[in-house]
Amino acid sequence: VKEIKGVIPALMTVFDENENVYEKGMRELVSYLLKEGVEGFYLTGSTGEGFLMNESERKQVVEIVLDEVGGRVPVIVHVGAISTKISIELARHAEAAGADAISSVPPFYWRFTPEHIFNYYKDISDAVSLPMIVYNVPLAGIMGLDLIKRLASIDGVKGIKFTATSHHEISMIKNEIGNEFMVYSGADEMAVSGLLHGADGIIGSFYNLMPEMFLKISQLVKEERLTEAMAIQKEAVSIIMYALKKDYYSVMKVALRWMGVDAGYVRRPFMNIQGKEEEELKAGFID
Ligand code: HMN
Repeated sequence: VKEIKGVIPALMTVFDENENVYEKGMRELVSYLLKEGVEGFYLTGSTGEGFLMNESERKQVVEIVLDEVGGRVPVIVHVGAISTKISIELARHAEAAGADAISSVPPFYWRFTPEHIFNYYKDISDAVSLPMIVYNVPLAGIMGLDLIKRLASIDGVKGIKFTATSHHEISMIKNEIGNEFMVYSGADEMAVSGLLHGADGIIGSFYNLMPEMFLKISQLVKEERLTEAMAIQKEAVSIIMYALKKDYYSVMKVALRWMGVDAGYVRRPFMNIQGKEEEELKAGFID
């Protein structure tokens, strides 16, 4: 996974008004983001509304995106499910379809022990030859450093997507597991911080909407121009905070539509912003 780094949108899944996967829009979003210069894609995760889709829909999204990307940038497929069996099926599909890596949240909902979680990642990793990027996210329950270290001992586990804000742990992971263990920072509000703590890349929702700001941030951090990087980060935070007041996947989809990119609709129970609400949102953005 060494070559997977930089600014990686957690790609939104484009649905049509009737909540079906909308291939044309999906391709349009991917090609727009490629033109903007994003350095990879992360599919069917939280932002991709992955848990709102059935397996065949998730596979369909993976196939469409891989076809549209055509090998230009690496693609990571989130294969997480509560059942190991389903995750393995999705992982095998991702491998056959030509993905570059897989990723997964730990099994959630029931109170799974570190043993269950270890076995979950081991079983999936054993089933495919793709690198696995563990996904640490509050929505599925944050894993501590001890468990992360144990997971890193599994052959196929090559990195972690770290969506916690305790960024000192990014440096600790790098120090204690090794610099070749890839870390992707997941809090868009703290992209500069994540990169400064040693993250190899950033994976997040808002890189669908404003990739250029984060590509600039990533470049500036590399050049150690931190004051400039923070100025853009602050601007991005104010947009993110505005979007988080609503169903923000819908905010991003609507805002992309204003920009001429057909990013479609969200799937229920998320709520689409339409009509008067959309007008108000637009007015707020212009402010
Ligand atoms: C994904 O799986 O889709 C994302 O990469 C998750 C991503 O890290 C987002 N975090 C969560 O959804 C918890 C962030 O991009 C987040 O949306 C952003 O920082 C706004 O809070």
